[in-house]
Amino acid sequence: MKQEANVPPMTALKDIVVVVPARLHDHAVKRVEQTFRLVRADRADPALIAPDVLREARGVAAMTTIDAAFIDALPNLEIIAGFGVGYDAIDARHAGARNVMVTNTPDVLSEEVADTALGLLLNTVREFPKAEKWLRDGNWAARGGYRLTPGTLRGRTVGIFGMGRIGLAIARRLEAFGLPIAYHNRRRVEGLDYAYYPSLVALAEAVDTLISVAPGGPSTEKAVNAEVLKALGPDGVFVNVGRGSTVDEPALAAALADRTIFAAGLDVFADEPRVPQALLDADNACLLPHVGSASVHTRRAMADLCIDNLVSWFTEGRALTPVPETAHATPRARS
Ligand code: NAP
Ligand code: 8YV
Repeated sequence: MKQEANVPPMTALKDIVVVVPARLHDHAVKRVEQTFRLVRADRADPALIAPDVLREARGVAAMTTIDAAFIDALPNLEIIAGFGVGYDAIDARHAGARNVMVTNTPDVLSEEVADTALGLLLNTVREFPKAEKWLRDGNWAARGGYRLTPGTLRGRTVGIFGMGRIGLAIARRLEAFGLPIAYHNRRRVEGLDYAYYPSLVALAEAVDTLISVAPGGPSTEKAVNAEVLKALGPDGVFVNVGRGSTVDEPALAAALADRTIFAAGLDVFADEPRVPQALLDADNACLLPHVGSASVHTRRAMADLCIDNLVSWFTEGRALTPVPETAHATPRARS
């Protein structure tokens, strides 16, 4: 195969410095080590990296915050391969302005996260974690069966905030559950028959169950606020598998405490791994430690896609899954 002028042959990949700051999936780290010149760092902080590495680094693979200062500290950086579909922790706009490619890991996790959303919804409404605790504590034999749950999925209408790849996978599952579906995005999805609401409050008013799978970032910051929760109403169930930053957490804790809404199921939080005490105290909240994609199967697929992006960039001069903000980025010409 003909090699592009500015793309090195496979054998030269071992000369390319790829920095892996903070924790990353073992399989991803191993692949970087086998393919490139791996440099690890405790954090994405230029002060922790030797000057020659800062100068030479052409790639970064990360599931941690990558800010503008870090990008600027790597003058030869070409690509940041993010681990995860959400890339709100990477300053992609700044990367794009510097002709640095940013990639994420879409699709390979959509079905897993949709499974998690449905599991969390059922656990929230039907109280299965509490029912299991009842059994394990010996209450079934000693005191009888677990209580009939006040909550049920029967008769509910579900609104999806963020009808993208994962939102659609959730909707397919909800259809099988026999539940009507509506959604809110900034734009209507062409060819999709579900009811579309141009505002989140209007969606919350129209449904009694709101599942958020919207990305983080300035445009969704605290979008799920007191007004939205009031609109969801006293039978309302809120499930979040998107990003914690999309929720006004004190408003949510208050809405759970005074029964403005019925219950919430949360896989994501604004300041992970710290979970606000007011949410921990809420007996009508079901809380998970960000496990949406966390199976061995799916995390390995994410690791492979993360590193396949680096390999494709440095061998073929193109990324497999670029984020929109950096779709225009091109490999550097090398003498
Ligand atoms: P996606 O295909 O890009 O879908 C995102 C959807 O959100 C799009 O339909 C988009 O439509 C909508 N959206 C974006 N900004 C919006 C705004 N300001 N207001 C209203 N709607 C907005 O992404 P995906 O693959 O489904 O992933 C979605 C998110 O799930 C990720 O970004 C990540 O944060 C989260 N996630 C969580 C886990 C977990 O473990 N819990 C795992 C994977 C992903 P418009 O552009 O038309 O607005
Ligand atoms: C991961 C996620 O847990 O893909 C995402 O956006 O939130 C999850 O799949 C995360 O990216 C890495 O821990």
